Amino acid sequence: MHLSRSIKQSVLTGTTIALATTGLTAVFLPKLNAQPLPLSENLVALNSDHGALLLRQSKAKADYVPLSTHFVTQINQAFCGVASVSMVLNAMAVDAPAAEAWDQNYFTQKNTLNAETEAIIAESLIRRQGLTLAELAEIFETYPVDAEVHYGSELSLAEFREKAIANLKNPDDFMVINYLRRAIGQQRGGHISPVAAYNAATDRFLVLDVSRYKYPPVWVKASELWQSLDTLDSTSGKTRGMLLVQRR
Ligand SMILES: [Ca+2]
Repeated sequence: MHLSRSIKQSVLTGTTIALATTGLTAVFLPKLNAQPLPLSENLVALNSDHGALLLRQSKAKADYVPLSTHFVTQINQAFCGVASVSMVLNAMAVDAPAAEAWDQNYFTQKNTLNAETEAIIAESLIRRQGLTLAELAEIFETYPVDAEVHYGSELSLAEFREKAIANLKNPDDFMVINYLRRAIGQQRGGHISPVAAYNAATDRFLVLDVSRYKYPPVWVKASELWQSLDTLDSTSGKTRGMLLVQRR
């Protein structure tokens, strides 16, 4: 009885225990699936039955396949913007520099930054405070793409929805948002990620969150996502917002 309970507990916690009573050692592997933070009820995870259904039903998902093909996890806590830039440049098939790790041309979170981006903002500073919306746009524009800046304070909900849906129906451009996590019920500060699809029946956008260790991609109500853009970024003194990116 006691032994059975010990085994059960060890399975639950994914630990290794020595079964002293029998002289045997039982090894239990840690749980293999990722354990992101719990989602608040206003959000729908893409990796749920409901979330997958919303993607199947979406009529505005031209960007989903190219973005998901190059979806990455940010390599440190401040590189959400750099991760988003590298994903979008790869999705647009922009000529990439050599990636040291594989002797192959491909945008990574290391080679996306270079002497030109260093003149906009030093990598050491990005590592401390991340990127503002304007800095994100400037980094994009060191490559042969235009990044149209839309501050949250300047967008009505109707304008946001209209511009975003038009972008998500067009495979030749991409959308990246700078938003405040806690405005959509997540932990917790400013964040940057690409948006990949829209579901009209539920009026939700799909955010491909680059901090994949923390949250899955989520479907967010248009009104909540819009409100999360219209929040003050204390670094820039302006609101967050969205970028619409296309080849120059
Ligand atoms: Ca698009």
